[in-house]
Amino acid sequence: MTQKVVVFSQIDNEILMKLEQQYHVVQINPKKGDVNQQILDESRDADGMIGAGRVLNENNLKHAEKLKIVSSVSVGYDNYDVGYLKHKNILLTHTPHVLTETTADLAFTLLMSAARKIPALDAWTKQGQWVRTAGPEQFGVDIYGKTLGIIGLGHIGAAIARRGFHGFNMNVLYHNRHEKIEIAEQLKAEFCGLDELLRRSDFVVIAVDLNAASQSLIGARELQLMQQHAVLVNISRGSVLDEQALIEALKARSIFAAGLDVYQKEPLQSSELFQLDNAVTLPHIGSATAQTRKRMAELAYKNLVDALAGKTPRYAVK
Ligand code: 8YV
Repeated sequence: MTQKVVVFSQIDNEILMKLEQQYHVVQINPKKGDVNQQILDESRDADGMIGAGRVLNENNLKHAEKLKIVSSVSVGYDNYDVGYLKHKNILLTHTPHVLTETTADLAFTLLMSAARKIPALDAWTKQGQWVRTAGPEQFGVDIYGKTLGIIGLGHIGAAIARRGFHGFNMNVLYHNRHEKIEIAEQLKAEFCGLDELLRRSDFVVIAVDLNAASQSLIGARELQLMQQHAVLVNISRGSVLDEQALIEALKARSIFAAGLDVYQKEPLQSSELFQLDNAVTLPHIGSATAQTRKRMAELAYKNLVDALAGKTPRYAVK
């Protein structure tokens, strides 16, 4: 009998076609009403699920009786109740590596945009406000040769650090659960405690994955440690950072600027951040290039096909 696969978010068209050739495919469609109810109903007799950006847990998977795999089109898997999936013997897979460089590019884009006030000055120029040469109001802060502090020196954190070191002659500091001797040697990166990193860095980039230890890692106290000219970038997960505390710091100008790709609640439809000229806000696009999203979909597809064929998929979450 043909196996049933539930596609729970938008997915690359070619991959969707491939899935449809092999399986009975049902797509969750927000236009058809409550997404969680659809997941609850459709997962009942599903063999596999593939997608990203939805919370999957006991509430919407409790009727899934024969589900073998949830294949996430993402590297992060904080949306899924890993313990519950394990308890139900449902395999969870993800898509690491293929998005590393793209996400690091975006982190650096945010860093530079925030440092040089790019979005605000683009708007300023287009509004015809450029009547005389740019003055102190328009001035940014230097990047080249400054100190870059990376919180979480995983694959993406290391790729950001490489950009800073090789491209911008930056001194790299990093905070991580364990020392990363090899990468640190290559980049002359210094391992340090979080407080020290925050105090010494001109640019702080949050690249840690969300887990119990990184939840609310950066709050008011930590933001207070940062220098007044410093820039904070978050490309990890919104819950690592206390958003309200950041808004207060930006309003008080106790730091220079922030570049954000992720938020405590997504999609972010209204926020005080939108009123702040020192906040650059992007809609969670770290991996969002055509090429990378395709690579992620291909990898997730492969994970799914392997699991449904009884093979061990390459990227199972432990
Ligand atoms: C996207 C991400 O959120 O991979 C992740 O963990 O955060 C991003 O790539 C997601 O993959 C959307 O498809």
